[in-house]
Amino acid sequence: MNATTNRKLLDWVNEVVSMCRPDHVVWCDGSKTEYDRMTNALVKSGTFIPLNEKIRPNSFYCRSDPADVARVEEFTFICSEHEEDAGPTNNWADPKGMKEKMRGLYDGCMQGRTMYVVPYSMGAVGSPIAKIGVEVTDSAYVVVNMHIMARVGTAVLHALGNDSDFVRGIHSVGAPLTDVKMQDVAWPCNAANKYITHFPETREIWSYGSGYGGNALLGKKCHALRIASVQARDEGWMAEHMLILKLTSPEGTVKYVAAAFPSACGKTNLAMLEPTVPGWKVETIGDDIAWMKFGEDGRLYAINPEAGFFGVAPGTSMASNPNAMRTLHANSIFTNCAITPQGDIWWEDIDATEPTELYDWLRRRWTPNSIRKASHPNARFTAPAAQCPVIAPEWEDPNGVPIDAFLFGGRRATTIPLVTEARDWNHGTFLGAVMSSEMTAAAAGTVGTLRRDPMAMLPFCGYHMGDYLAHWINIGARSDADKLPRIFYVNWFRKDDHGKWLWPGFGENSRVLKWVVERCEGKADAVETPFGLAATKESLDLDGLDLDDEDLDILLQADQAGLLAEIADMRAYFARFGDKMPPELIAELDGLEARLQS
Ligand code: SAT
Ligand code: MN
Repeated sequence: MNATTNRKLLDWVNEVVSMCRPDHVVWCDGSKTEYDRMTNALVKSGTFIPLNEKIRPNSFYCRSDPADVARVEEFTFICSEHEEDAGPTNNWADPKGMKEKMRGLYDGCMQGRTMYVVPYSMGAVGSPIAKIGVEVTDSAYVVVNMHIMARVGTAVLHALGNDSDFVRGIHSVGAPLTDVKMQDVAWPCNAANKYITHFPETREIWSYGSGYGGNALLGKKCHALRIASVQARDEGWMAEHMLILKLTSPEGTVKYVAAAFPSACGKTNLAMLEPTVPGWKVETIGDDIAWMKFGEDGRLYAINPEAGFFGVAPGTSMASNPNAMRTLHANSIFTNCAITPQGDIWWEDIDATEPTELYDWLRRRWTPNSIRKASHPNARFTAPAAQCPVIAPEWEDPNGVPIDAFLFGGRRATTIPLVTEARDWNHGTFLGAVMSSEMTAAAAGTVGTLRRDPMAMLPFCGYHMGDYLAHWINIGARSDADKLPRIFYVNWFRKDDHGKWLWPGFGENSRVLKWVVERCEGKADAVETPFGLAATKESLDLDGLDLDDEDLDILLQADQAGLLAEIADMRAYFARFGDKMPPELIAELDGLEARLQS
């Protein structure tokens, strides 16, 4: 018996079945029984190793194929009807041609495997901001990760009802078992043929060849950002690559902040930060994605569309992010870190002492003398958000939380100051548009090179970046300026000429959050600079921090010569968007250049 009578869904599933030809079809109900059955099967098949029950209950360890470890931007396509709708920062392919190619790859690709139908809701089931998608996949690993990352199963089918529409996601690891004698491998994938393709007009995602993270868990970047950004543009809302946190002052004032940083720049750490400023409290709403709609009162309300955290493991520790460590104490999945002989996970910097012996992410014996890292730099944990000890009680509020401030940030060793407030919405949009960051391991590519990444959406915007920036300008033009979030640009990663960090970061970032809240309340001072409104030494709470006065002068100000030297690059970047580039932002750039030269 099928769990749904939705004709569109039934017809589509039948179509996929006749194309991919799986041996079995399973409709996922989202239950704990299903999760346990599937994790057991993954242990049997050798994909999962159960971790030591006494140390990390109901948790599993997994190693991917070394050729499948991160998002593949090179093979990620936006297949809009018109090429100019994808824009210069996306790979574009003609939807007809791409579908033909994908149909060729999908032809019989699930032979010998089970196809799972995974109905999921991004956002609490029934929330007016939530959206429904269905992912069909031949990967059991994907199903159990989706159980953690989204709301999945029968409840979603009920919410979908008889004839509502949904985002259609097809996923295959691209490794058919065409012969009964063929042995499956622990991490099936198709290293030579990976395609992550999006059809924005028809709200479809077709993914092939990879089982890792955002390539395969289609609710996350593919749906909640690339497809949703297009829907948001069409419908006047925002789908952003932002964490959401709740800040409570000692007086009990509550503010909600959403912050955009590129992948692997510490969004999860910031979302769960333990403030060092006495009396302040930080609680988490989300760590990666924010969907925001205007309420009747004219304010912007945000939900976290996800239900779990897919966080970067290396560097996560009781020192850097104790609340993440507490979140993943149980019921979690760990991919591409190392494993100890006692059956617990390990990664670089997880604790002060290195174990004497490990097995690394490539299944080799590892000792502290090994030159190689034991875990892959993009090793990940998948953990239920509800287990986070500082999750805000309202994190599943279907109406969302009202956003008071946006933060933009990146990883910049030079030039960009610790914190700058934008003068107004357009100036803030400009700061977001020129955001740049040194690249991390979250995407295949060269770690450390500088890339511009507007609003941290470069790999995640499902349409032309010029139109996306215009959408931001339009939102500002349509709204009541007093009700819009204030915009700030932060940089925790500034270094001095000798490579020493100028700011301690982590929990100390709460000092910057405090300044942000006090700016929103009109309580803290700032000084006008060419770049924006900078914090002063006096207005920033630096109590108990032992920072060199000269270092502080560098940290709190933009390097003006450095900025001036970047103007040409910013101009060239904007020029890529041609006449889709909003004139308001070019005017902001002209203004910045003039101020820097005067
Ligand atoms: O896209 S992933 O979910 O694999 C990780 C990221 O880039 O943030
Ligand atoms: Mn992300």
